Amino acid sequence: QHKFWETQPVGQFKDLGDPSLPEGPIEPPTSLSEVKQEPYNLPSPYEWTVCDMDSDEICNEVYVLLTNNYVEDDDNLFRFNYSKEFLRWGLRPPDHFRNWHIGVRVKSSKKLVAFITGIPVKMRVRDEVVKMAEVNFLCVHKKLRSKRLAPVMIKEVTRRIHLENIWQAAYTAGVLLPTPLATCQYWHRTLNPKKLIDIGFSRLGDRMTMSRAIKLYKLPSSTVTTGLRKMEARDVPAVTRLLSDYLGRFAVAPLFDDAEVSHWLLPQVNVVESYVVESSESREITDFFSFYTLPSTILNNPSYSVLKAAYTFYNVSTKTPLAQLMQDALIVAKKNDYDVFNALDVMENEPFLKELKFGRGDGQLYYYLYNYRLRDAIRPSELGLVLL
Ligand code: MYA
Ligand code: JJ1
Repeated sequence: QHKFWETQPVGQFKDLGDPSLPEGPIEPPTSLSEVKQEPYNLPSPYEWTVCDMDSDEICNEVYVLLTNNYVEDDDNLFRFNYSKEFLRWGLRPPDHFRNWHIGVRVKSSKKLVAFITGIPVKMRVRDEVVKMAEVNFLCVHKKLRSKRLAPVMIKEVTRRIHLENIWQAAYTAGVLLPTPLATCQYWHRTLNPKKLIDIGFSRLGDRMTMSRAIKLYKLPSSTVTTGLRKMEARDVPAVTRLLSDYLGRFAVAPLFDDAEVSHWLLPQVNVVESYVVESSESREITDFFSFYTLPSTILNNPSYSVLKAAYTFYNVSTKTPLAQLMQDALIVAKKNDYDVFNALDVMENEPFLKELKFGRGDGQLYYYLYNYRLRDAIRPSELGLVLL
């Protein structure tokens, strides 16, 4: 059934719910000298390469590979179109490892045909803090699918992560593998109904006309929360405190210090936006929201080529009601010409999703841990983690 995943230290379907299995690492670390020192063998036409994301040329090669070969929806209408600036941001957080940005090239032509990445993160799982990698951007060129390249790439990124004395990882996928930590649902808030319908992203349901849809999804022209403004560098300590306190409530969540909050939340045009609420009396930061920009290519449409999508990232409310804060996020996104605002049902999102007219998507996102067992899956609302 899963010839590769059966060999890996991940929770197996047959062990689900077995109360005799302890929570925690599935296999213990070995000494670094026991980690394989040479890269895994690729089929002979291919070679490993480190993708230096500082280089415009290499960043562009990665961008082109992903633009043409990365994740599509179930009906192959849309394909994620991560921008170069986004890839740089996503892959170069504080203390990242250059050689965790792994490419595969055709030896003869040097064409980049596959990619996988890791970045370091400190993750809290219930009461334990574990150094982990987040593995993302696994991609094999469409012409090289089903040749069992993915298992070799996963083993190679694992080896390089082990060499840094890290033995656990977190990852997400749209496909079901052994075995999810959580199963999350995508939700979508229409901002530009006409375009979404024209491109097949959404449909006019029964008794819904275009003019009704436009009215239904209309938003106030400006934000409603007093003291709302773009996040600035001086806000970092306050945001770090708010976020750390908030993420402490979830069963699984990353730990972010000031440097990581600066990296992940300070606004970058067309990559990530964050807004804080500053109290007019105390000058304190009481709330914030953030979203990242991930367009999708619209495949085979005569009038549109790109869907501009915002994805909610980390949000914390202590004074402003969360639904009001998130309505302001929708208003900001609409003003900035996004077509749709996407969210998962993680953290405390579920109540505002319903209130703010998000609709359930046709996609799910499965979250996984590598070499760390939890006896049972957790609910999405117990998850304090968003991967890009
Ligand atoms: S999720 C995004 C994944 N990318 C895409 O969906 C883009 C479009 N698709 C492709 O590029 C290819 O179809 C990919 C598979 C590359 C996905 N995660 O080479 P194959 C298993 C994990 O013949 P291909 C993301 O980036 C599959 O079950 N495993 O297949 C997070 C089968 O194994 P088994 C996957 O289609 C990635 C084997 O691969 C996935 O040519 C996290 C078949 O290999 C998937 N998304 O290529 C990776 N899809 O027989 C794990 C298929 O056992 C990280 N497979 O069922 C683990 C932690 C590592 C670090 C540990 C550190 C300690
Ligand atoms: O975007 C997604 N689905 C959309 C488009 C569906 C097009 C036909 N398949 C969707 N639209 C309906 C919205 C509608 C708005 C008005 C109210 C009712 C709802 O459902 C889906 C998510 O739902 N996206 C994908 O399938 C992309 C892949 C998701 C898995 C990603 C894995 C990446 C992991 C990397 O780490």
